[in-house]
Amino acid sequence: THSYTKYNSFDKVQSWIHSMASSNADLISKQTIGNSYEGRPMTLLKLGKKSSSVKPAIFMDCGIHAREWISPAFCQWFVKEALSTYGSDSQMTSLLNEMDVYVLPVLNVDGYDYTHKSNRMWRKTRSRNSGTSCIGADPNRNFDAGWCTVGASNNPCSDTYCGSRAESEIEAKNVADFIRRNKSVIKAYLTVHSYSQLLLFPYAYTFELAATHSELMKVAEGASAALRSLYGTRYTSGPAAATIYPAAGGSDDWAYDLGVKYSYTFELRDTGRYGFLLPESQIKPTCEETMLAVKYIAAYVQKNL
Ligand code: 0X9
Ligand code: ZN
Ligand code: ZN
Repeated sequence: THSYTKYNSFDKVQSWIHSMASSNADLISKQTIGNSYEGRPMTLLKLGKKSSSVKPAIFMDCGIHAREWISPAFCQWFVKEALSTYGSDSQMTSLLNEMDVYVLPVLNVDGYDYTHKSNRMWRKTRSRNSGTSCIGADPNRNFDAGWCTVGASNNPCSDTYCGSRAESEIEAKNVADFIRRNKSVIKAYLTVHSYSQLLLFPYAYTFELAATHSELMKVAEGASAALRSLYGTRYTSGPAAATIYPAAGGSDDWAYDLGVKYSYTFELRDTGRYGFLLPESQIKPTCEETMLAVKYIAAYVQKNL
């Protein structure tokens, strides 16, 4: 059975998605953006008050890396909080009245399932590579942003394999196609990883600063301060190349260069004590504090439409 304070399997997340979408019809709907390599549906939830006019939107994905289990847990938490606080929390009410929030709870669905059934530390997709028995590519090295130029490997056996070409991984292509199709309405792109307690923004494929660097930094620092206000958890904000490491092919850089001005990568708890194996007892505090950061960014975006 599904629980917000446990790490749910892919099947549990999938049936949870169906029940959320069928029981809150005026605030939430679901759509499939395509199937994974192994044929699992990639189901996207759309949160927002139904409106006759086209609303600006925020896109958030979780679980691009299979083993980062706190990430899908956060997307599920976000959906729960959005629905349960709409109508009582003034910020959430105003956000969902004026904007739509697209939430993809698990991007790397095949990899996520594999971490539950076979190898807890799997990171990549589960696609076959020609000429080797090594499986998968790193979906966060597979986007068309300086593809495979730095911080990525062209060896299919590597955990940071960039794939045979940009968007070779169907999961990355499905997300990129959706964002391209909806780029006139998508104002912010948020992608959730773990671990390291960082709030990153473009660029990762170069040390050059983004055109809107100071604004990205200002919003990141505000979001980090909001996060810290709850339990004192410290986050570092900055451009990815200098703050974590240079790496090309990331979804954040790709979305930014497409024109999505507010593009952020969260690296959630912790800083390495448990790493990817964050205990379930930390799901609730991690999600509650991260809500404050996401809501801070959303409020800023909404105010600056
Ligand atoms: O390396 C990554 O993809 C992310 N770190 S993780 O430990 N979760 O794998 C950081 C992503 C930062 N952004 C880009 N590299 N574009
Ligand atoms: Zn990651
Ligand atoms: Zn709460």
